[in-house]
Amino acid sequence: MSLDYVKFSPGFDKFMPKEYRDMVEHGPFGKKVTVSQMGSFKEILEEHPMCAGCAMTLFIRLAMISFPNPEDTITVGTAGCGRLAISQAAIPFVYGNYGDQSAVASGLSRGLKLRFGDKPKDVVVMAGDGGMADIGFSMTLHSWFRKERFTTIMLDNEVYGNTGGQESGMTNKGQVLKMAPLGKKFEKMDMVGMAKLAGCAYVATVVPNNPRRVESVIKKAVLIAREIGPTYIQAYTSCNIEYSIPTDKVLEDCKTVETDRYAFSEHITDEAKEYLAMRYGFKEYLPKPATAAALPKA
Ligand SMILES: Cc1ncc(C[n+]2csc(CCOP(=O)(O)OP(=O)(O)O)c2C)c(N)n1
Ligand code: SF4
Repeated sequence: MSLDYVKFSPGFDKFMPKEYRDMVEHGPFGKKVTVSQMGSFKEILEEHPMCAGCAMTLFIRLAMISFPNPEDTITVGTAGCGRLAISQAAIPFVYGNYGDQSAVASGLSRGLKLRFGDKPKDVVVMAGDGGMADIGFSMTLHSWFRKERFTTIMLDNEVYGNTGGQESGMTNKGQVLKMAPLGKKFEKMDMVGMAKLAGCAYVATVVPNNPRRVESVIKKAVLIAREIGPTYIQAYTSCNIEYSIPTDKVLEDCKTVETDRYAFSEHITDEAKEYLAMRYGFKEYLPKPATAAALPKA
């Protein structure tokens, strides 16, 4: 996990496959790429076996472009649709049992801290709503209460997509699904509220049809998790198969859901704001110069 691991050993470069060579020469490693530059560099995630038009894949793709240091990032995932794409990216991916992603990430981030000290090594958990809010719920919450320093991203398609349409805790009340024929009986879980209560230093909700916003929340969350504390992003990623969303309407659905019930929201602690401003020069969090009216009279 460093820039060195993507470079060729001397003498081997001429034997490397073209894709690998391309990744080393035109990939994002060691460069600062942005979502606005998509199409002008080789992305770490290029191929995946997820459904055509799936909004989750768009989100994962944007998230991976937005990692501040992809060469120093490990993703952790679990069973569910997302891992089909996450595991194809050109960065290390750790896959545990269904739901144990936050426990695995806790050990991993602590181990990396011991091994590499202050050198940033970013651990990013990406898992579905079922993996995170149902079977992995206790491990997710405990990692936040313990203030484990990694980023947790929920790929919230509001269903168990990979297993054909069971309800999850994040499904909306009353929603009928293939394997919830009578409709869900209880409200969508407030994971954002719980993340704040448990002390996450940064919490955001986002939809994938605004790439710059996705980029901004991912960068902030990963940087804050390096030193300040746990961070949580909840991304509406839809499931065009289980919710029967026509492929050409997937982004329209994201927009409608964002307007109706998934508005962009951001919670950031004062400590995290100061850290982003001082360490990484985030202008929006730099102290505002005192206005003339606020200055004490001479
Ligand atoms: C211990 C265990 N139980 C059940 C499963 C079967 N399983 C695989 S994926 C999945 C549901 C995934 O739903 P979610 O986490 O919401 O992710 P999505 O597929 O919707 O992205 C289940 C129940 C499993 N792999 N392991
Ligand atoms: S089942 Fe749903 S979430 Fe899974 S890949 Fe297909 S569209 Fe995406």
